This record gives sequence, structure tokens and C-alpha cells, in this order.
Amino acid sequence: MKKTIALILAIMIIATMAIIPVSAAPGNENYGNVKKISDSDINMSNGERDSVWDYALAIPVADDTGGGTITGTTWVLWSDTAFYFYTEVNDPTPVSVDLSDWEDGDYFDAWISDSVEIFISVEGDSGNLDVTPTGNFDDACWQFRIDRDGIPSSYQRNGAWTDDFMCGASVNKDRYEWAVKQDGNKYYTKHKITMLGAPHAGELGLQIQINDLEEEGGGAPQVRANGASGSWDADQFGYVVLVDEPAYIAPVVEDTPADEPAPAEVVPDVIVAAPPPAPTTGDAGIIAFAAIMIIAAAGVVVFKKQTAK
Ligand SMILES: [Ca+2]
Repeated sequence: MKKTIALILAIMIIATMAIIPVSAAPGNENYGNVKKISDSDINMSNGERDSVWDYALAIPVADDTGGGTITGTTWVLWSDTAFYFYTEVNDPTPVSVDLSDWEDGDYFDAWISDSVEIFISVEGDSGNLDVTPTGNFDDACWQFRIDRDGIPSSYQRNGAWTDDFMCGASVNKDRYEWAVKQDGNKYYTKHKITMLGAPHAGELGLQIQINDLEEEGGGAPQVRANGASGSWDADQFGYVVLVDEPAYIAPVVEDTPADEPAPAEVVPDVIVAAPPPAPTTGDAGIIAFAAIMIIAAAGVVVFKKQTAK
């Protein structure tokens, strides 16, 4: 009997393990759920904070494993066509880069300047654009970077250096779009990433990193969203869960369409359709007045007849 019970328990345990969904590797940080928007909700022509960001998942970027002391926050949204990121950076040492360096191919400035980098997990083969499937964060990723002066750069882990490195004008907007806003010791970056194909619901492995150039020619310590991984260790990235739910409910449009009757035109129909009203006090008064007039007229006739006698 005991053997039978033990066997049943063993079968139940195995069956339970079999229905546990495959998920990201243990230890990968889950940042939370990210809801969906329409592309028209985001204006990529400037670095302003669109109102729809109020409905986005916020991820703090302040892990000091990379030696940085600055802080920032990145908000995340997605649509049928793109991943969106909006980042606010508090940088007390804003440093502008010399744009002529970029034209000269001085690519090293790319990652030591004040800048925001988004890394997204993909499958491991070099050149692959497929976002890593759920539960299988590979050690590969693409980087999408924007500096505070609005210079983009992009690279894939294990890409061919420097052929696969894109910077400045070489970054095609079919890859990703970017916008920046500077405001004293703050700056804001906006990413719209379309290169990795149409997003779909599920887990998305990512790292967010802010580089802080403290002075021209100086060091550039970093802060990250997740200290468990470095910049490129995609198998240790945290992840968000893209859920197929609208981030907000669109407000009801109050304007009456031109081809529909205005409410005022409906009112007469309602009145016509109503039953005739019951006699009122006013009607009774009219009847009584008429009766008095008839009696008075009769009285005049009688009076005239009496006078004629
Ligand atoms: Ca700085």
C-alpha cells in the first residue's frame, strides 16, 4: 500500500513539473509587464515626453556596478511594429562631444560620451535579428545607443569590428529612430526600434545602460538597470513581459458626426408621439368662462324682452 501511495505521489510530482511553463533562466530579473500602444501615440520628431509614457513600465537605471554615480529611469512600451524606450538621465556633468570626431571615424567616443544604451537579446548567430524566444536567453544581443547630442550608434555582440559598427549618419532609420532633449543637468532620449521585426507578446530580454563622461578626455563610468550582467552578457539580462493589452483606454470622442441628426431635431418627434394631455385647470376655467358668457347673453335677451313690454 505504501509503495502504491509513493508511486502515485511520484507520478503527481512529475506531472506537476511537466506543466510548469518554460521561463527565463532562474535569477533573470523580471522588470514587469509592458502594455501596448499605437505608433501614432509617440512623436519621434522631438525628445519631449509624450503623454502615453504615463502608462509605461518604469525601470530604474542606477546600479553602480559599472562605477557610475548618476541616475536615470527608462520607460518601456511596444506596438505592432516597434519597441519604444524613453529615458530620463540626471547627469551633473554634461559634456558635449566634438561632432567632427565622428566624421573622422573616432568611434571610441561612442561609448564614453554621455549616452543611453538599450541592449536587446537575440538568438546567438551573428547577424540574427530574431528576438530571443521565451525561456531561451542566449548570449547575444543588439545595442542601440543615443548620446545627449543626438548621435546614434549600433552594434551586435560578436559582430565584425569595425565593419558591423554603425555610428552617426551610417545608422539608417530603418534600424531605429531616435530623439533627444537637453535640459541643463538632465537629458532625455527616445528610442523607436524596428530593426528586430514585428514584436510579439512574451518575454523580452534587455539591459539598459547610461554612460557618464565626467569631463572631456576623462573616464566614463556607467550605471545599469541590472548589475547581474555587464553591458553585453545577454544570458544574464533582466527581462520585461510584453502583454497584448492596451496601455490606456482611448477617450470617447464627443463631437457629433455631421451625418447624424442633432439632438434638438429629435425633440419634436418625442412630443408628437406623446399622448394628448389630460384637461387642466386652465381648460376648466375656459369652459366656466364660456358658460358664464352664455348665461349673461341669455340674461340680456330676457332683459331686452322685458324692456320691450
Ligand atoms: Ca556626464
